[in-house]
Amino acid sequence: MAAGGRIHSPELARKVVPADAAAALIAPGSTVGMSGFTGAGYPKQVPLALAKRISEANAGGARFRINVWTGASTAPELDGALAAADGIELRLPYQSDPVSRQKINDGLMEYIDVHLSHVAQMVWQGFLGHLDVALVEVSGITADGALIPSSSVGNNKTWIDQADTVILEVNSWQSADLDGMHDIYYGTALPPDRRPIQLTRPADRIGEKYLRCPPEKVVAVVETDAPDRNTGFTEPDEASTRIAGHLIEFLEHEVSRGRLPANLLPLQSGVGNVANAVLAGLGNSSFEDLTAYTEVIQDGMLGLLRSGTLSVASATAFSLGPAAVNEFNDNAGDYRDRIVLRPQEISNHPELIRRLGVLAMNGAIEADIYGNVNSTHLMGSRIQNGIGGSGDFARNAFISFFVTPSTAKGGAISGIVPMVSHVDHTEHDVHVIVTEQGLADLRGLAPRRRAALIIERCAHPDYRPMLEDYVDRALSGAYGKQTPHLLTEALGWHVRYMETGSMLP
Ligand code: 0RQ
Repeated sequence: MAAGGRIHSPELARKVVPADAAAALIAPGSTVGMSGFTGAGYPKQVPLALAKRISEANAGGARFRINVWTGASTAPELDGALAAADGIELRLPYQSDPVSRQKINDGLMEYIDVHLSHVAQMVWQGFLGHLDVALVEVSGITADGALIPSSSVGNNKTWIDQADTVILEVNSWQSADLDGMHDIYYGTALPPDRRPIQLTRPADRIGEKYLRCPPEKVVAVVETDAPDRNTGFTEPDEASTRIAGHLIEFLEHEVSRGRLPANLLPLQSGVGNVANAVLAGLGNSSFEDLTAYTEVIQDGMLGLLRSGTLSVASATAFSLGPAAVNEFNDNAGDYRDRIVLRPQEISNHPELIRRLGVLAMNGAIEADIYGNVNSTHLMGSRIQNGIGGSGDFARNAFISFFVTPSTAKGGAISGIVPMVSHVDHTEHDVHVIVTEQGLADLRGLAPRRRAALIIERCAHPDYRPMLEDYVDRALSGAYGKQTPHLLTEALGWHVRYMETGSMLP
């Protein structure tokens, strides 16, 4: 058995090499499918070694670039290092790295923002081109060569199946008790041969514990002992706490009206501090026996599992801060029966989200008076992160919530605008909007009533009269009275911000 004690297959133990030798197997122009999802389970040494090699080649006048596909966001050792080396030609499907973000917004790196549930089928069908290499972190290898997944599953099954060659990083920092937590479903197929996916409860296990990988496909194995990114969450601020309060009051109201069961329906919670605050709020509420069918398990969700408020959580990855990760690694065995980690085409599958009746809560950058939501772009053109799984969940949710503070940049930007500067979630996919000001339940309301409610409940008082004035004038002057707009003014607030630094006149 190799060092770290995690490689039990003699055949694969013989393939252990240093990271730079593995990185040397990735040719310029390759497309590499890497593990990693919200800073969990990404390869930690080979991308760094590759970035070094790329930097040296490019300094010598070469143009060494690769295409990088992942599960979702990774970390400075992967996205950050490769982007800083100008080594990424094309990136998909979701990133949140500051260096990558800058390169994308400077036009130096191409980025395709894809619904996370779509990636695997697009790759199987060949829509995205050929996958050369899979570079995947695992937490161990069994004696017969099966791969014990790491702290995220993401697209790893697809990368290993589709790539010509596989490079593995075996990370002994990951808890050995992750073994048994995963459920890798091998029953997906392409149309017209698809069958119903037989999952009816968040805790159902329908697949296998391990990733299958023919050992002859593995060209290198690298041993690592390094932590996941583990960015800490900030303590919920006043706005987040108020958003959480409005949301929980709404859920209690829905239960009292008999529109939701007492233990709600499976929860999905997006990334970020507001989402984490909502989970913390649920921990202080009277709800019990909750379940989650979501993408990521963040600190707040782990806290709910620990207290017993949450009975089970299904996801594709963890996204934990430093304190939570230590607690998890110390007690992973205790969580194993209550956490299921799945491939992202299953965690985010429209069929399953619709069947389970998920309550989806995601962050917005801005929403407009009719309920369209922008989750990805600042002032219409600068990418922030990406749509991630928010579209998978919002479109198929039983109730789809979007949360955002009513202002940004110290009040210079309104989170509620006449028209969003980029649309990720249309009015048809947005049921409830929540800001610290209040909550607008848009279900059953026609556009003009939606506008009145969003302005009254969600807009900041500094911007409310301006929005009311816009609607009044649009109603009298618009081409149609279904969704009245003044097209010459609809994006005028954004223009004013860019010209003056504030949306306020
Ligand atoms: O900029 O950092 O320079 O101050 O935008 O804003 O408030 O920190 O955002 O962390 O709550 O994330 C939608 C981005 C919200 C996130 C989004 C500025 C603001 C700040 C960021 P600074 P916050 P949060 C499942 C679900 C899509 C993916 C998703 C997200 C920066 O939730 O990426 O939902 N969602 N996945 O100052 C201009 C505005 C602004 C603005 C804020 N209206 N105009 N700038 N900012 N509002 C998980 C996965 O899919 C993996």
